[in-house]
Amino acid sequence: MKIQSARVIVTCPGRNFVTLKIETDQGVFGIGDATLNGRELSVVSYLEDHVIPCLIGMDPRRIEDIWQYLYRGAYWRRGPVTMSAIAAVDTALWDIKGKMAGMPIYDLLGGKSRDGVMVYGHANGADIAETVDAVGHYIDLGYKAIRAQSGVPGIKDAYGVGRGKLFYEPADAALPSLTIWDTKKYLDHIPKLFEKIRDTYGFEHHLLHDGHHRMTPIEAAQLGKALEPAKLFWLEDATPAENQEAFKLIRQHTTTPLAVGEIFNTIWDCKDLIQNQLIDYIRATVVHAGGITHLRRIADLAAIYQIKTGSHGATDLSPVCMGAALHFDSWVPNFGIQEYMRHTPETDEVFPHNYRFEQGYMYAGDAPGHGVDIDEKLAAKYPYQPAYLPVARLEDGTMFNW
Ligand code: GCO
Ligand code: MG
Repeated sequence: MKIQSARVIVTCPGRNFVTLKIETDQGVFGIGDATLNGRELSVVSYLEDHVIPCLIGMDPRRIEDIWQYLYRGAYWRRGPVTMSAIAAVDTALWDIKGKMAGMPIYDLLGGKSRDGVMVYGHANGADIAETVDAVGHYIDLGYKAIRAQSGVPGIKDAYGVGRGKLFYEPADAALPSLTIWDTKKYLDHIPKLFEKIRDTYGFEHHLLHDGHHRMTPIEAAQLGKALEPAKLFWLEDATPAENQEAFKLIRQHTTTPLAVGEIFNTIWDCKDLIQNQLIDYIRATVVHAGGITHLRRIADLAAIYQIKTGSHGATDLSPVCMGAALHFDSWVPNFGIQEYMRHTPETDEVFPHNYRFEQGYMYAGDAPGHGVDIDEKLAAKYPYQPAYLPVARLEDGTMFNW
């Protein structure tokens, strides 16, 4: 069996998605997500110029060997562009293997460990009242776990507050738009938000919050401590994770569970945080962390420290990644939770899929492979459009973290 052709499809049904399609000499094909928000075309070039020429003629059944070939063979290892490209190949090959075997990917991995995959949705609002209402809306939709983000008085365009209620999309302009940040105002505000949510709805639902890399370690420690009465499921990306030692300081001060990893690319980014038990959830994803083959290694390392998975699932990860993630989540023994932000109806149409949401859980579906396809004719109607995440500056003009 041989890889006969491979090509990259870029489409923008509301936002940009990059998809790799691998075709075999036996008529079976597979697809993988290669989307890297705001740097989409770099992955396209990496795949078209450097990966696809090597793939042609290879045996698509040798998923592990092809992974090692692309990782070790590049000499320049790791990084989001490289690892997203490898992930796309890996996902497409698991899809092919599943179709060849007539099995869903979770069966290839060892079978389901659970019936449904608990997901969390995003409740956003311009202020506390709006966010509390949005949480209520998600409760009505059946969600068991809800992430809450709110506008902060005195801050223009705080992270996580969308213009639409259900389809939050941060990559909103052809060049990065400017937002202003003030951590003190944020720290004053967020404990009030969670107090109000708990007062209104009680403690039945899981609540999550994303700090989006904006705090120093001691600020994160203060927030974690202040949020303890709200009993969060997790506080995400409390501080930038380049300096992993920082998490030691946060841990010394608070029992609020910590999650990190959406911008991690390999097990090497996660290793110290996991081995020193500085986090509770590892949020690496199929598309940005080298595909199913590599994510499995990360999850296995995490498992021996009782750290659970909590994969990133924002709308900038395509339905192909969501499909693959749900198969992974269905199998992985140390599953924690899966993020789920719905895609727009246009995106769902371009990527017909088997997965579905029901009462707070997602189900991968039992189609062979990952169960997600791409309608290439429809995809072609939505050409690439440059779109960037915003940037953030402090009130005095200092460049800050988005
Ligand atoms: C999340 C993320 C997203 C990211 C986005 C970047 O937890 O869902 O933080 O909102 O900002 O995926 O591309
Ligand atoms: Mg996040």
